Amino acid sequence: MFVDRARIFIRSGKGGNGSVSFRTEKYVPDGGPDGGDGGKGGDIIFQANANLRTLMDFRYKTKYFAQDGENGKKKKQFGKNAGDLILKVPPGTLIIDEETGLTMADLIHDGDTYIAAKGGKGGKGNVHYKSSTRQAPNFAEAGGFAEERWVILELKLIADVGIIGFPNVGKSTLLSIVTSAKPKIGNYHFTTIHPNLGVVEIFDKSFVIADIPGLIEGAHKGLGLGLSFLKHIERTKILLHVVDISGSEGRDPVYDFEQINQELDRHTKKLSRKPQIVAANKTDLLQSQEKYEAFKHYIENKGYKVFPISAASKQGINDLIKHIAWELDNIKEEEPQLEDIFDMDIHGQKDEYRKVSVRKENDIYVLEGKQLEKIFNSTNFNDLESLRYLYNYLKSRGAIEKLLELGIQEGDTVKIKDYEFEFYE
Ligand SMILES: Nc1nc2c(ncn2[C@@H]2O[C@H](COP(=O)(O)OP(=O)(O)OP(=O)(O)O)[C@@H](O)[C@H]2O)c(=O)[nH]1
Ligand SMILES: [Mg+2]
Repeated sequence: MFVDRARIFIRSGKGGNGSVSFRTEKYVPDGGPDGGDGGKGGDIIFQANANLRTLMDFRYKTKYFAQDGENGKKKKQFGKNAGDLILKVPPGTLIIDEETGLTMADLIHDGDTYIAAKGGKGGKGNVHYKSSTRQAPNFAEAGGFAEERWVILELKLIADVGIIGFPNVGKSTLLSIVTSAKPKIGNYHFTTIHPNLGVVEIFDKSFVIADIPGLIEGAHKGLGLGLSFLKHIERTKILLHVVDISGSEGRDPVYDFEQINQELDRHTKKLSRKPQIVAANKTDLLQSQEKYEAFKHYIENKGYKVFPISAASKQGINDLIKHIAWELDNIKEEEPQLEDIFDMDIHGQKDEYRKVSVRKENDIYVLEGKQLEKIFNSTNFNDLESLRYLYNYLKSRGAIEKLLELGIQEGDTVKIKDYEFEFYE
């Protein structure tokens, strides 16, 4: 099954917590802190893999979780880092953040990778919090948060050549004789219901060719298979436009040619401006040579090259393929069109993480912030120094000042997450 769109949920691993522990060796009466650091949580990484051609797997399994980092241990032992979770996708897959609709990555080449959810950092063990005034820190850092999001995977195939044309003109037959692809072929319309890719080998070169089915007059209104597959030719360099020159179904090849081009134009102007090579297929059924000559004349007048072929008897195929290879060599090398990429790490994400917001709700002072939440999770409320650490953090983020501005008095209630406590400077 060919699937070119999927919606999945991903979550990276949380960082392991730092450990709170003290040395308890014999003959060392007052062992110092020896709590080790937590391990890093696993990342969720997308990786393009040339052996894949569809997003089908993501239809069956829609939720992916990386492992959490291991907690730190006593004797300064680190918790283990969790392994990353690598999700393989076909080259040409866009990774889109569902919430914002922004494209996070466009994995074009085999092996391209993108970290779509970073694992939380491991928390520091209490061994790091020892200072001249704080000999026995009774707290450690909590592991970093996991990241989670819904993402849309959208595949836009990467091919050098896109075969287009009306149903039943012989697109799939052509693909099947020049590559090892095995598309469905039959003497009826919409035999092939999804795009197929094949690799053409010629001399010491090769190029990728895609059979794009389902285009008919009115495709832009959703007729035939509609325009859903046209996105797959957006990144091709050349279009190979196949017509049935014999008119075996009673249609006029010139009319067909113009109709398909109008559909391309309605999709995006860019598509109709792509270089086109025209293959006049089914010459074996051609009744009169004049018919071909008239067609050729018309098409060449429009500035396209025409090749008479018979996919059934393989006549003319070699010349056509050689010409395509030559044209691909000589085309001015345009980089495949990349999507606009949005970097989730810049654009204020970090500032957002560090921001502490302060507001008064009835008589309660509410503090909120992502980083605050993390430090709060690390706080040991039975330990004065740990509380002091939290206090210093709030002060450094300007939150204490803000509380005073809002008129906080000693003994008033402050709320962080679900916890309420009294304020003392
Ligand atoms: N006589 C003759 N028949 C051909 C030739 N090329 C293809 N055919 C036949 O035409 C019919 C349609 O061929 P396909 O390759 O399935 O056509 P298609 O353009 O892929 O059609 P859809 O997938 O429906 O869009 C099949 O019965 C083929 O055997 C040719 O050169 N000569
Ligand atoms: Mg077909």
